[in-house]
Formats: sequence, C-alpha cells, structure tokens
Amino acid sequence: MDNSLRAESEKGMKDHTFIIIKPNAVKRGLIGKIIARIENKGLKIIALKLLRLTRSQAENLYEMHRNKPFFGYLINHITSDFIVAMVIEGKEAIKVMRKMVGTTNPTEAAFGTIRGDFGLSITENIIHAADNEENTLREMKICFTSEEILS
Ligand code: 3AN
Repeated sequence: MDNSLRAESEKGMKDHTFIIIKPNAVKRGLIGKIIARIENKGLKIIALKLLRLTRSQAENLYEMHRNKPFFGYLINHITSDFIVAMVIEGKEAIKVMRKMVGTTNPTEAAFGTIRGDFGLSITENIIHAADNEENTLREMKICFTSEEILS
C-alpha cells in the first residue's frame, strides 16, 4: 500500500467512499443525473474516471461474491462496457451514499433512491457503492492510484 492510502486507512475511511456507475447506466446516459444527485447532497467527487474493467479487476472488486450463483453474470456485465469510477468525500460518505443508492434489487428499492428511480434489473442495478471502510480502500485501489485522488 502506498503512503497516502496507508494514511487514509489509518485515520479511517468513513468519510470517503468508492462508487461505480455500471455499464448499463453509462450506456443509458445516466452519468450526469447520478453525479447531480451526489453533488446536490453536498458530497464532493475527489476522483473520477471513465474506464473498462478487466476480468481480473472485476473479480477482485467482487471477490466476496466468488461462490455466489450470480457471480458470472455480475462479472460479465461489469466488464461488458465502460464504467465510471469515483471516489467521493463527505460526512459519513459510505452510509449516505448507500442510502442514496437504495437496496440491491431495483424492483424493491425505494423511489427517491438511484436504484429505485432508474433500474429494474438486479444484475444491471445501475450503481455500485462500497459498503464499509475496508472495502472502500480496497476497491478504490483497483481503479485509482493515489496521485489520481485529490487530497
Ligand atoms: P449491493 O450492491 O447492494 O451491496 P451485493 O454486494 O449483495 O449488493 O451484490 C453485489 C452485486 O451483485 C449487486 N449490485 C448486484 O448487481 C449483484 N447481485 C446481488 N444479489 C444478486 C442476485 N440475487 N441475483 C443477481 N445479481 C445479484
């Protein structure tokens, strides 16, 4: 781990989170709408990149789901086209962003959440958001070097 990410790790990552706008949402032209919600909430984007994940990066991202029956669909979708990866900063960013994202299945997610308002498919559920401090740090390193994150 490089020094700046180690420093972040030591002081805790609850005010930072890592998110991905998934390929279906990028293709549907939802980047702007999702970013507007994040910025309207008062969260700050401190890193942003349009990229295509390799299978190995995707398997790393979703390593905790390796044995689940939907793992193959998940990896196929997330590597199918370009994604937008972001590091977000703000008070209790992990918790706030997860609330904004909504529950996993978009057909059950509350209206007013990103998944509730924009999706129907559980595999192509618009957006990924890290669920704890350890995963935030692990996941952001898959897409960003420390030089690419505003300090
Ligand atoms: P979340 O993204 O809400 O934290 P996780 O971590 O349980 O949900 O699942 C990661 C991703 O795996 C989800 N975003 C979704 O795309 C996919 N997924 C989860 N559960 C299922 C399922 N039962 N069937 C298909 N895909 C699923």
